[in-house]
Parts: sequence; structure tokens; C-alpha cells
Amino acid sequence: MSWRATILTLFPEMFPGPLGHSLAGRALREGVWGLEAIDIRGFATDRHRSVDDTPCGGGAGMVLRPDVVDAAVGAALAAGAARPALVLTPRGRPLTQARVRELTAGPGAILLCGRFEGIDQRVIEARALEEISIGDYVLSGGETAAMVLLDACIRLLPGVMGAAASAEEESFSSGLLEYPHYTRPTEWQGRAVPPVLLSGHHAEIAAWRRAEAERITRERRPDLWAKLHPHAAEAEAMDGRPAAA
Ligand code: 9D3
Repeated sequence: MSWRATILTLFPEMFPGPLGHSLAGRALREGVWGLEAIDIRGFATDRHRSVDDTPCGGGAGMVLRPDVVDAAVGAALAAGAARPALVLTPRGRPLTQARVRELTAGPGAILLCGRFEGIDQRVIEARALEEISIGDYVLSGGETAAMVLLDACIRLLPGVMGAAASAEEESFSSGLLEYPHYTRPTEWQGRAVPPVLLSGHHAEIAAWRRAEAERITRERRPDLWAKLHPHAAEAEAMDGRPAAA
């Protein structure tokens, strides 16, 4: 049985979207993974098919109703193996490569996509939904976040990227950002490829790449750098003042 994703959304026509292309799309057609996008509105019970209501206590926007969301989650859980149920929300725990790896190792996932101001807290608690965010910026809904999460999971499924994926995984877990890449022509618009890369000295090339990866990580991601070199990063943050004992 292949890895299965069930998406609960008000916009099922958004799927598979970009996941129908490239490596994920080929794997989808080959049955390496399966996708079902379910319209939350199909679980509305009143004659207006309403899925949302005004927030209790007042305020702007609308909130997804707990009864409608519960029925949708229930239907998704009933179909097949026990899969973790996640909800994409800006107030969730940030998605990490470690959580992606865990999800990929399991039978799949149920992904609830929020719209409007949010989802009634009671159904999040009652269904023990795991709240996940993809970062500190504001999207218009959870659908694109669900696509990001799925893309990250699917590329790790056996047979999707072959040996390259697991090798790349290891290099990511070195904790450094990537060194810069170059190809022909060796001179372009007056810019030369760094001569060491054309030298044929494999040890020097490896050392240059390592040094560049470290420099770029230090400059762009002091948070990642601090995990690798807690003392060096601390001294840098002290900005010239004497280091504490
Ligand atoms: C005014 C409060 N807003 C929270 C920042 C309300 C709000 C904004 C945007 C509620 C939902 C959304 C839609 N975003 C998502 O559903 C979402 C999201 C995101 O906006 N950023 C990062 N990760 C995610 S996962 C789902």
C-alpha cells in the first residue's frame, strides 16, 4: 500500500497542482503515493452549505465550524490506515526536516487546510490535530502550505529520487548551507569561475567548498552556525567584547 495523502480543503481543485508535475507528478502517476482532495463543504448540513461562522467574542473574519470540520476529519480517518492528522495554521509548530522524515516513514497524512481567520479550537483538541506552520510569513490559506509539506515528504519516498535524495539528506544534516555552483562557460560577462574549481586538485576543491559553505552559513544563518559552533558564535555575538569564562 502506497503513501497516502488526504487533503481537507474548501478548494479541492487546487490539487494536485504543482504536485502533479516533475518528480512528484511522475511518482503520483506510478502509484508511489496517492492523493485525495476532499471538499470540506461536502460535510455542511444546512441548506446554505455553510462551513464558517462569526467569531465568538467578536472580531474580524470568520471561523471554520467544529461540526463540519469534525465530520470531514472523521471521513478521512475512516478511509484506510491510521495516519497522523495535521492542520496547517500560522500558529503551528514550525515544520522541520526531522518531522518530514517521520511523516515519510509512516503510512501518509491527513492534512486539514485552514481558510478565514482560523478553525474552532474545540475540534483541534477533540481530534488531537497537530498544528504545523511552514514559516513566519502570512499566506492566504493552508493549501499552499500543504503542498510544501507534501513536496518535502514525497521526494523522500523510496523510488522518487533514487539514491540522490538520501545522499542530499545527509549533506543537509551536516548543518551547513550549500557552497556555490558553477558550470561552463568558464568566463561569462567578465565573471570567471573560481580558478580552484578548474585546477583538478580534488582536496583543494573540497577545502574551498567547505570554507565557502561555512562562510555562507555564518553570514546568512547565524542560527544554524551557532548550533555547529556554539562558542565561536557566542564570541561573534559579543562583538569584540572579551568572552565570558
Ligand atoms: C490576523 C491573524 N492572522 C494570523 C497571522 C490570521 C490568519 C492569516 C493567514 C489566519 C490564517 C491565515 C492563512 N494561513 C495559513 O492558513 C497558513 C500559514 C501561514 O499563513 N504562514 C505559514 N504557515 C502557514 S500554514 C497555514
